[in-house]
Amino acid sequence: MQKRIVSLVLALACFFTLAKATTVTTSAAPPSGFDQYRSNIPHGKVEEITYYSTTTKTNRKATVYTPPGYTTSQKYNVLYLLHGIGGDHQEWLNGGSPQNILDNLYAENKIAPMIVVMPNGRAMADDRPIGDIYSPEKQAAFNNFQYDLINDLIPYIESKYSVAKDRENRAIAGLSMGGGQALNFGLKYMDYFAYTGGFSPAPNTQSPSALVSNPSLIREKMKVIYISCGEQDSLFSIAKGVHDYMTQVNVPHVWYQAPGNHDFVFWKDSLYQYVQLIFKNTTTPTATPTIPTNTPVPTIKSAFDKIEAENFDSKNARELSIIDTVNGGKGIGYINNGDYAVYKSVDFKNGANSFKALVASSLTSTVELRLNSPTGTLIGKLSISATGGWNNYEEQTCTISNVTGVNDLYLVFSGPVNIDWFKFDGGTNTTIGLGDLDGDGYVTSVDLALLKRHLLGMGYLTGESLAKADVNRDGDVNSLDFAYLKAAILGIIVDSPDL
Ligand code: FER
Repeated sequence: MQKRIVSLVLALACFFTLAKATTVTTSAAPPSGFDQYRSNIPHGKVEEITYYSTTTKTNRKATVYTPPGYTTSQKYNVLYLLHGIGGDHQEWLNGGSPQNILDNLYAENKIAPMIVVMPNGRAMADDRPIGDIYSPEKQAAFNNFQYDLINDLIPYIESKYSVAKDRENRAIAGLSMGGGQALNFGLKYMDYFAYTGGFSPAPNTQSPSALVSNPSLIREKMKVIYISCGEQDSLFSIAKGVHDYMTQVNVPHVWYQAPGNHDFVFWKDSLYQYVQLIFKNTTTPTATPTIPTNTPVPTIKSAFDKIEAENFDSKNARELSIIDTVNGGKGIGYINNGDYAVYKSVDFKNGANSFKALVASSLTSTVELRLNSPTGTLIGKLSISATGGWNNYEEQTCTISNVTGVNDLYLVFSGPVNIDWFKFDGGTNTTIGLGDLDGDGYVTSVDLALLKRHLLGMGYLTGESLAKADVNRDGDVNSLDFAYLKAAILGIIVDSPDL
C-alpha cells in the first residue's frame, strides 16, 4: 500500500511542489475561447443594482453577476471585483467579459459558486470617471470606498442576495487602482475577507511594509493572496515589490508574472486564475494558498520501452558523461564507483521481472537498480561481464522484483561501464496518468468531479479513465480513491494507508 501511495505522490508531484511554493509562475495562457460566450452551456445573470451609501449620502450603482442556476435555497460566496482609475461599475463588464469567463468555468466544474459584485470604487457624490481622473479628490475617493464597501455595499448585498456571510465566503480583487484597493482593504479587513487579489496594482497600493504590517496575522487568516502583473506594465515594480516583500517575510501568496501590458488581456487571465483559487475548501483553518489548477502531470515513461541511457534526468557523478556509441547513437560512459544516474517517473505498471541493457565494458562491475533514492529499494542488480572492449556492445540481463507503479529509477554503479539503452520486461499493461480521468494532461477538480459522479452513479467511467481513477491502485475505484485524489488536489501529502 505504501508503494501505491508513493505512485500517486509521484504522479501528482507537481501539485505538491506548488503546494509548498509561495510563487507560481505559469506561462500557460488560459485556453482559447475562455472568455467567449458559449451558447451550449448555462449562463449566469448580469444586473445593475442601486444601493444607498451612508458614506457618500447618495444612491450608488453596482453590477452584479449571479451564477447559472442561482437559487435562494443555496448560500453563495461573493467576490467584490474592482475597476481601474478610468472605470466605473461597468468597466469589467465592458472590457473583461467576467460573465463569460465564469460561465465557462462553471460549465467545466472548475470554480465554486460565487456572486460577483462590481461596484463603483470611487466613493464620492459624483463618482463618474470624468474630468481629471487622476485628481486628488478622485484618488481620495478610491481610498474612501473602503467605508462604502464595509458599511453600505456588503450589508446591502447580504440583505438582497442569498449569501454566505463568513469571511471565508468573501473575496476581493481588482485591477490597477482596484488592485491597490483590493490589497489595501483585503489585508486591512481580514475579518471580512479571506481572499484578496491585486491585478497590476496601481500606486495607490500601500507600501509593502505598511501593507504587510502583521505577517503572522496575515499568514494565519488569509487563505489566498494573489498578485499579478504584466512584465511590460509600467506599474510592474509595484506588484513585484509587494511580491518580493511577502516572500521576504514569508507570507504565502500566489504570484503571476507573464509577458503582458496594463490591459484587459492580462486582467482577464488574472481573473481566470484567481476565481479558480478562491472559495476552495481546505481541510485545515491555517492560511495556505489553495492550489492552482491545471498543473501538468509529470511526463511518465514506460519501463517497458527502451530508455536511452543518456536521457537521465540527473546524475551524481564527477565524470559520467554522454558518449557516442558505435551504432551512431548516444550512451553514457566515464562512470566511477559510487556514481548514479536518475531516470524520473518510470512506470513499471503491474510489475517487471527482468532488466536488459546494451552495455560495453573491458572490466566487470555491477549496476544496482534502486527506487526513488540511491539507497532506496533494490529491485535488481546487473552484473556486468566484460564484453571485450569499450565499444563492444552486448545485451546483458538480470532479474527484477519488488516494483510496481511509477518510481524514479536510480542506476547505482560500482565501476566503469558504457550503457547505450535499457528496458524492463514482464509487466502487464495497465494505465499511466493516474488521476487524470479526462486525459487532458492535468489533474484538476474536473477529474475529481468525474470521479464523484461515477461514485454517485451519475456518469460511469469506463476503460482507461476508470483505470486512472484507481488512484491508490488497489484494483477498486471507490471513495478511498476520491479521498486520495481530493487530498492530492488540495496539496495534502497522504502517506498513511489508513487516511
Ligand atoms: C498612477 C498611475 C496609474 C496612479 C494611478 C494609476 C494614483 C492607475 C491606473 C489604473 O487604474 O489603470 O500614477 O496614481
